[in-house]
Amino acid sequence: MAGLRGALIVLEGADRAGKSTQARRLVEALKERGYRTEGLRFPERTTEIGQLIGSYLEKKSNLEDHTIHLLFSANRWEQVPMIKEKLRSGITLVVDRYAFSGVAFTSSKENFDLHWCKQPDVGLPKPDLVLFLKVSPEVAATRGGFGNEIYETNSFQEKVAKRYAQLMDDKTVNWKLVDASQDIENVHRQLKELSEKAIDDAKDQPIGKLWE
Ligand code: FDM
Ligand code: MG
Repeated sequence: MAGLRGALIVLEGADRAGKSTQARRLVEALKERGYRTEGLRFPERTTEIGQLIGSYLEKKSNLEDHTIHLLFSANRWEQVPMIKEKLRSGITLVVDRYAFSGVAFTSSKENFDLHWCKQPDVGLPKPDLVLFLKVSPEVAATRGGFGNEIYETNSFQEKVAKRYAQLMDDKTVNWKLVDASQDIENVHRQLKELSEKAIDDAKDQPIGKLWE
């Protein structure tokens, strides 16, 4: 049906909350329900900018803190034409991390405030729904250890959790908190229901602009 757009659905949350697993399952479930749906992730490590980011995360190169922040943002902006085209053609996008990760992670470093961190991402396509997967540190610990990437330490992740909480105070964003300590099926079912409602609500609305 011409004119009906897809929804932009973002998954955020701490490491080991199950974002990637849930994102994959959500795409499949929405497809089965007859919605044209595709998955995306940020950082998108395959582009030239994404390769710089990947090498930073893997500690193979060192980048100045402002510089890496701007590269993460640029890595989103370079996908914006494609994102808008897909949404307008009726495709729903399920995105594993977005600008909220960008702000939560950089603002957890010394001498970065939330306001500065948000600026490069102001005006990005606004998610119709942001699903925050909340998991206690105890449950996260039962899901295995961290990998070897740069932000994967308990002390840094605790700071990130506080920044996410600050971002969730912003009621201009459609946050939905989901208890990701539950079993995979329960979490999946909730994400699916919230997503179907968001798809229905978004279909005749213009694409919004984030943080404007
Ligand atoms: N990350 C991710 C940022 O610091 N800024 C961003 O804008 C984004 C999208 O990169 F530590 C961090 C968050 C995480 C790492 O890891 C990416 P995954 O495991 O590939 O999601
Ligand atoms: Mg990770």
